[in-house]
Amino acid sequence: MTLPPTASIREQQPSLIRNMANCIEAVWQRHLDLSPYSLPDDLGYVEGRLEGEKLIIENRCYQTPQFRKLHLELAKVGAALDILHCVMFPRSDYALPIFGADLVGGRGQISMAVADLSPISADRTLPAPYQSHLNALPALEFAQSRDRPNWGDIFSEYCVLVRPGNPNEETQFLQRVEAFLRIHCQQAIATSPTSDRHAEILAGQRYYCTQQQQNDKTRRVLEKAFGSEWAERYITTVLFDVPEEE
Ligand code: 18B
Repeated sequence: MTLPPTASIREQQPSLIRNMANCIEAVWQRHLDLSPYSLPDDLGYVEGRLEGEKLIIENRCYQTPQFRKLHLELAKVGAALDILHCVMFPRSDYALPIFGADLVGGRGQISMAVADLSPISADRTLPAPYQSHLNALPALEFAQSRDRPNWGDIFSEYCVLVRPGNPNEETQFLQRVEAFLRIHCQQAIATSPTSDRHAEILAGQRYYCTQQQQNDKTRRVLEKAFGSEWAERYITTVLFDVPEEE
């Protein structure tokens, strides 16, 4: 599948967000067999207003034989807030971790960058081949780490949660995301579907979504722009929809 031309708001976002969006799509396209995934009609491109500024959300979604939903979202609130959100949900017959990333910035500065391969197995550990590839990555150096929120027990020991302070730290973050994605896509295509772990996989994914839905910072932005009912629908159907039995 050929990806559509670059989305319009991407050009107006800070370079780390733009570069990361381009990187995510390039790795997906290089390694995976993408087909379209339809969002509800009114939720692909959304405009609202937040404190007098225009809020724009652009979503891109795909699926593949291994992934139920690949979601890349870019959002912008005037000049004040820029967001990249990305989650890769595996299908329930693939015992794979969930890749997730979120970048939040405003007025040229990224205040928070997080990326992880989060385990979903009952023992809450990553599959051994993931661990050996991740252990082989170079050590990271960031001056400012950020504390995990209380719902952040879903994240692995490899989670990067930082405030990147300079171009060197931005590059380190981007390179780590690229490594996560490369390892993840390579492992995913080398993995065979299982027939006996559906319940475990679904429970792990459900717990991941339930915890992410507790992020009040995301909810607050969406509630202020669109109201609480809309925010609840968006969080539970687009951002972190709990998978159904397949
Ligand atoms: N998120 N983020 O995606 N969030 O979606 N996000 C923030 O500087 C949005 C994910 C995560 O410290 C902040 O404090 C909006 C995924 C973590 O309490 C804002 C959307 C992950 C934090 C937003 C969005 C994830 C966080 C505050 C929809 C991880 C820190 C920024 C487009 C895999 C939480 C700041 C804390 C923070 C907003 C993590 C404003 C609106 C997939 C850990």
